[in-house]
Amino acid sequence: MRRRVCPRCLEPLTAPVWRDVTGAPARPPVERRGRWQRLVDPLRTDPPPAPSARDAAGAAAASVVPTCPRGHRLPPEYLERPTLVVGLVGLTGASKSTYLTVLIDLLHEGALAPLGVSVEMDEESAARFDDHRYRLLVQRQQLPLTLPLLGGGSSPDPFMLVLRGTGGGPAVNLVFFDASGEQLYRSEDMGQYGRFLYAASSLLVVLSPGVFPRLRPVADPGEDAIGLARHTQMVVNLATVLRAARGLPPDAHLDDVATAVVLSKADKLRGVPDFPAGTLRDPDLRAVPLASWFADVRATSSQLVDFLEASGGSNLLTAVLHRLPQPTVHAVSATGADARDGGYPRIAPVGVLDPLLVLLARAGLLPADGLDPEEQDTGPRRGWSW
Ligand SMILES: Nc1nc2c(ncn2[C@@H]2O[C@H](COP(=O)(O)OP(=O)(O)O)[C@@H](O)[C@H]2O)c(=O)[nH]1
Ligand SMILES: [Mg+2]
Repeated sequence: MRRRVCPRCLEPLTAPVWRDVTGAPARPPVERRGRWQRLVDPLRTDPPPAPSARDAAGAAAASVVPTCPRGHRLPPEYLERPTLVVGLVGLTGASKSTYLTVLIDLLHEGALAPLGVSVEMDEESAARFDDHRYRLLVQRQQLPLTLPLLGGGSSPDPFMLVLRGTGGGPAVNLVFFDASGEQLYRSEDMGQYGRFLYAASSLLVVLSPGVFPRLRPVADPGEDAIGLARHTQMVVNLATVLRAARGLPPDAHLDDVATAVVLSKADKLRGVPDFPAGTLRDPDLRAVPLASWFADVRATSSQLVDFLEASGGSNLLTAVLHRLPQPTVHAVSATGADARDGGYPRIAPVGVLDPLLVLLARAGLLPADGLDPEEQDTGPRRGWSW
């Protein structure tokens, strides 16, 4: 949350570089500084203020735009807001893209309104998101495979959202990276992946039920062939990279990252006799206080851990619980049903919001009361005041 990064290349940012239409560095739009500002400027230790909407409008008229040092365009006022970077990690087919599309759609539709938070999307992200949304939510078709990252230190294009307190409270950038767990293996990918994990303060680890030995009957084609050991190794590698990116030893405590584990495609588990079906549900945030919902999330998370351990996943769960920071496990169905012949009979998401609520609370953007039992007696914990 403290660090400011370019949402495209994750380069740390202090002040934007202004560029003209040819990409050449240019003078920023005229700053009208009063006498007072000139007096206090030498006293400032933090970076100069980012361009205001008015500056940006003036600059746009003069074809000058704020960019990061590498030339990526920054949305107006981006640097004025703290940024929460959320990375999705999981092997191909885990449901990362499907889950993210449904999650962003719910956020856009006002899912956080009961908590006093509104959500907007950056113009460029919105254009890319619309393609996915149209395909999945309107045409009810399966999404295409996500292309692997390109070389040369590039990172996947993120989806950039802005969360804003509906009562005129402060705003936060929420940046989602839909990346792939395959790229935690190859050392040549680590540079890129390391960059991304260095900036990520929250991780969504997406696991499909079909990879657990006892749940193979619900596996999607090809899923059971990947093997559980590969997933365990993905979690171990992820934990190593997270610590290495921070210069920490392999078993060090991580206090600036939180993880939520998404047990995806949980609609397939409804027919499994000992699946704790009560864990697949949505909160009614208007009726239930967040603290009691989080207490519930804690209880369902341990039920899911038991279920997955009994499903042959004890090695994987040990890696998740011992190596990832503050993990909670969530049953999620992005689509509500299996696809047939490339299309879904309907799209009825369940449990999609929970993992994000936990990550927002861990990042201090929502009160985290109820999430950790040992801290229950310390009185209410404040989140960001929306
Ligand atoms: N039954 C069910 N299948 C899903 C769900 N989400 C994804 N899938 C299936 O999993 C496939 C892979 O999903 P995708 O989002 O592309 O996975 P990614 O590689 O992790 O991005 C989809 O094409 C669907 O067939 C879900 O919520 N329920
Ligand atoms: Mg994908």
